[in-house]
Amino acid sequence: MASDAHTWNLVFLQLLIEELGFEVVNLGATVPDEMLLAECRERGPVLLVLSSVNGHGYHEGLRVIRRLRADADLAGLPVLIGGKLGITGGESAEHIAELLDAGFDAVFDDRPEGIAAFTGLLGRLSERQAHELR
Ligand code: B12
Repeated sequence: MASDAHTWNLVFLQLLIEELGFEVVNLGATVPDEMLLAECRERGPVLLVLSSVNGHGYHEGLRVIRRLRADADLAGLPVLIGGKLGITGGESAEHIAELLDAGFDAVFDDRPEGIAAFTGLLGRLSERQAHELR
């Protein structure tokens, strides 16, 4: 996300997602919205995973997902967000619902079961992809 300078969350996610069998392009920290959209348009990923831990995740997440959903090329891209989305770590149910309403396919706030839910979802996605390729 544009304001977020934390990097180990991104390294952690990259390793986790690679372990699940996906090729990962890690755009790194403090990615401006324009660059994020341009990279997605150019690379055509199967999935976009956003991570934010600095406390601005809810606000930045809303801004970014609205831009993605307003873009004709990216409106259908599956997009997930997780991390410490508010200033107290876990997010309120209202904020999570708002992020989902704005267009996120899934939101993982900072709870112990978040990673298990995330890996479960990616596992199902990779099975579906393998099935479609057969
Ligand atoms: C190291 C660190 C920094 C370093 C970062 C260096 C770097 N190269 O990364 C520096 C000093 C730069 C920094 C700066 C700031 N930081 Co800092 N930082 C930390 C610290 C100590 C560790 C973070 C870390 O590396 N963790 C290890 C990684 C692997 O784990 P993680 O980030 O926690 O991510 C886990 C989960 O959140 C989850 N996850 C994350 N993303 C996603 C995405 C998905 C999809 C899923 C499923 C899961 C998931 O999985 C990860 C593994 O379990 C934490 C406190 C702590 N002990 O956690 C604070 C912390 C993240 N920082 C915090 C803050 C407030 C800041 C600053 C705003 C401070 C300031 N006033 O300047 C700035 C922000 C700068 C910016 N522009 O973003 C707060 C955030 C508060 C919140 N969100 O509730 C924390 C929690 C400290 C605190 N308790 O207040 N920070």
